[in-house]
Formats: sequence, structure tokens, C-alpha cells
Amino acid sequence: MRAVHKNTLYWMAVTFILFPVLILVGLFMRAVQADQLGGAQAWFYPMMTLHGVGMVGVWFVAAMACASDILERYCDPSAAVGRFALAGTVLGVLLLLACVFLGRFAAGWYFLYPLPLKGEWPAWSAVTFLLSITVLGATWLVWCLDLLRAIAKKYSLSRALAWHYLAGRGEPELPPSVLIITVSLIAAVAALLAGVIVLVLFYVELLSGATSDTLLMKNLTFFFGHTLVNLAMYLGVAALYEALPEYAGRPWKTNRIVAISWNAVLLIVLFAYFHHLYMDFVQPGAFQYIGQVASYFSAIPAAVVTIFGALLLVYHARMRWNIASLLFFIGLAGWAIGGVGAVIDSTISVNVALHNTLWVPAHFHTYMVAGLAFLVIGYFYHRCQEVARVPENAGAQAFTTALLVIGAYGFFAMFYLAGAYAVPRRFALYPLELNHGAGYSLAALVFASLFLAGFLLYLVSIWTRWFKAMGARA
Ligand code: HEM
Ligand SMILES: [Cu+2]
Repeated sequence: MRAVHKNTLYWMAVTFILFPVLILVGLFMRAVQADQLGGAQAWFYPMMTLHGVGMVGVWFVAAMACASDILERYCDPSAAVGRFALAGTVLGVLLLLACVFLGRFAAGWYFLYPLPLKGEWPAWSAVTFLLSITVLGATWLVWCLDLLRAIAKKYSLSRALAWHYLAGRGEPELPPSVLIITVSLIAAVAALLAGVIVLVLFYVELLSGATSDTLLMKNLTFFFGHTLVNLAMYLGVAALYEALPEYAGRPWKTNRIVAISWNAVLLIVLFAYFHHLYMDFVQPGAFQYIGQVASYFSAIPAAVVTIFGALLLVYHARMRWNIASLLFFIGLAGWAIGGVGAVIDSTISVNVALHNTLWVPAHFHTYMVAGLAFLVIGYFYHRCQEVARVPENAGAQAFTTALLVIGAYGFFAMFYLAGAYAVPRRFALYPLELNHGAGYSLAALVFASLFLAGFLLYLVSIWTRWFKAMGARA
């Protein structure tokens, strides 16, 4: 039995602490929007910023922790760099907490230029926020580069990208999870470098007063933000390829079609972000069309291949169902359902109506919560249980999963409905014309509380297994 590395167990602990706290921040936002917390509305935007950056960051590092755990099976990522990533992340989180709680920094999770420099918050809080993002981005860049180094040393990059499969050879065999992780890490490096450029341009303005081109800044920001979130999702999918076969009792292998579709992702994923600039009339028109086509093609082939692969794996297999395999299966569905919502919104003629409505948080919460988070917590449970081997209570696990699913989809449904009925995103309080938004918020508050209860039950069930894995750690 492969022990779980101490770093991975620490990443699990980080996730288990930060996720419920950030859910509470989400509940707070829904309560304000439901008009239940009149006096606290001044905190809406600092909390929205904390929630957005926090959630994106937590699920990125949690997915990276899965990737690094998978790679430990096949090659040799550096434990020292793993510790460095943990320390840098903790420092970045502390800076983030300081700027939102002490400085009420509130520019939203992608801090679109020039807002951070123009808000009502003190200048030091904007600087602290930028420093937080700098520490996080630089740390994660080093982490990604080390994982790529470990992959390249074992496989060479061309083999890790399965190019020998494209040429018709199936040897040496490459686990599909390693292929997907390689594609994701290459995209991550590109995204993080764009993030570094944005930050440098912010610092130049802070120090010299020289302003930047807003269109360039928006392109760089979404190249960074969209790509990072998109590939975190792929890392979660890699965990599915790695672990689901153990429950089906059959292997899930790389073949030519798998190789083609993930290489297509690598080619196209960097152009999908254009869908964030449909409303920018100064953006060159050709990019808008490229954005729509790239959005379709970075999502559809990989999703179709993965869904067919998973169904074939499970079809007529003697599946072993527990909370991990349930979450893998439901997580795959959530990825696809949220993906459909995203593809709808990335269609220009539809985006004209849905842009900046709650449809946007609707679709990304679907694939982040019911997709990525489900896959990751499924994988975390899978690894702890693999080592701990504590007897499982099927009824309790089914109940926990049901609470998570009902809570999550009820909460998403309120976002989708509100979006379809033209309720804008990022409104702390809804004006009279949009009063229906408050009703959806109240219902969402109830469902999201069910989800939180489900997650706490999940923690109850993983608790003893995590400790046992800690005792047997590598
Ligand atoms: C599970 C419980 C969650 C709840 C109750 C929740 C709630 C909310 C609410 C109410 C908003 C504001 C919507 C608006 O009016 O614009 C929001 C925004 C957001 N949430 Fe969540 N959320 C949850 C989970 C997540 C997860 C797992 C992620 C992972 C990425 C996430 C990422 C975001 C982001 C990026 C924003 C946008 C912030 C911005 O506009 O700057 N949330 N969430
Ligand atoms: Cu996007």
C-alpha cells in the first residue's frame, strides 16, 4: 500500500479548514442579498473578494496536491519544493486576510485593472493584495515547474504528452493521468507568467505613475484567471482517471483518441479566455470569433472522451461503491453539466443576454463545487481510506453524498434561475425591479447550508482515516 506523503496530508488539512470558512463567507453573501443582514452590507464586496480568491486558490492547490500525489507514484517530485509551496500559500493567505479584513480591499477575485488602484480602500490594502497574489503566483509557478521537471526526467516531455501514441506506438505506456497533468501544468506555467506580467505592470504604476493599456491588462488578466481555473478542473479530472479504475477493477489506459483529445486541449485552451472580452468593442473582432470556437473545442473533445471512457469503465463492471467512487461519478457529471452552462454562455449571441448575470456564477459554481471539489474530496478520501482501511458505513456515506448533491444543486438552481430572469451578478442588494433576486437568495441560503452540513459529515467520516494515514505516512 502506497503511504500518503506528509505534504499531501497537510494540503488536505488546509482544504478541510479553509473550505468551510469560505462557504460561510458565501452564506454571508447570500444572506445580504436576501436582505436579511441590512447592517453588514458594507462587508459584501470585501467578502466577495475573499471568497472568490480564496475558493479559486484553495481548489487550485487542492487539485495540485492530487496531481503531486499521483506523480509520486510514477516519478519523483521534490518534497522540499512541496514544503515551500505550503509555506508560500500560508503566507499568501495571511496577506489576503489582512487586506480584506483590515483594509476592506474589495476589487473582486480577478482585480481588474485599474480598479485596485481606484477604490475607496487605503492604498496599503491594494499593495498588500497585490503582494498576496505575487507570493501565491510565484510559489505556485515554482511548484508547477518542479512537477514538470519530475515528469520530464522520467518520461521526457514529448512522451509525457503521448506524442508516441499520436505516431501510432503504444510503448512505453503512459498513464492518462500523467498526460493530463502534463498538459495542465504547461498551461499553468503560461497562465502564471501572464499573471506575473500583470503584477509587474501594477507595480510599475504604483512606483512611477506610468499607466498601462486597459485592453492589454484585461487580456492578460483573463488569460491568467480563466486558464488557471480551467486547468485546475483538468487536474481534478486527472485524479478521476487515476482512481476510478480501482473501483471498477479494470484499467483505464491512454490510447490514440485520448492522446489526440488532450493534445487538442493543449493547443486550444490558451485561446478560450477571449470569451471574457465579448463586451469589449475595442477588442479585435477576429478574437471574438476565435474565442467562441476555442471555448467549444477546449471543452467538448476532452469531456466527450472522458465521459465515454468513464462509462465504458463502469459498464457491466463489478463496481465497488463508496463515498469516493460516488463522488467521482457525480463529480464527472457536475463537470459536464457546468460545462454545458459554460458553453451556452460562451456563445456570443447568448452572451449578449447572459453577460454579468447570475448565470455566470451559476455555471462556474457547478463545475467548481459539484465538479472539481467533488473529485478532489473523493480523491482525498480514497487515499486516506486506502491506507487506513477503516470499515465503511454505506448508509452514512450515501446520506452524506445525498446532502452534498441536494445542497449543491439546489443552490446552483437559484443562481441559474436568477440569471435566466436577468438578475445581475455582484449586486449586494437588489433594487425593487430585481426583487425576485432576494427570494432566490433566501432559498439558496437554505440549500447552501445543507451543502455545508454535508461537507461537515464528510469531515466526520474522513477524520479518523486522515489520522491513521498520518500515522502511517511516508
Ligand atoms: C459551496 C458553497 C458556496 C457558496 C454558498 C458560494 C456563494 C457565492 C456567492 C453568493 C457569490 C456572489 C455571487 C454574485 O452575486 O455575484 C459567489 C461568487 C463567487 N464564488 Fe462562490 N460559493 C460557494 C462555493 C464556491 C467555490 C467552490 C468556488 C471555487 C472556485 C467559488 C468561487 C466563486 C467566485 C470566483 C466568485 C466570484 C467572485 C467575484 O465576482 O469576484 N465559490 N459565491
Ligand atoms: Cu472563461
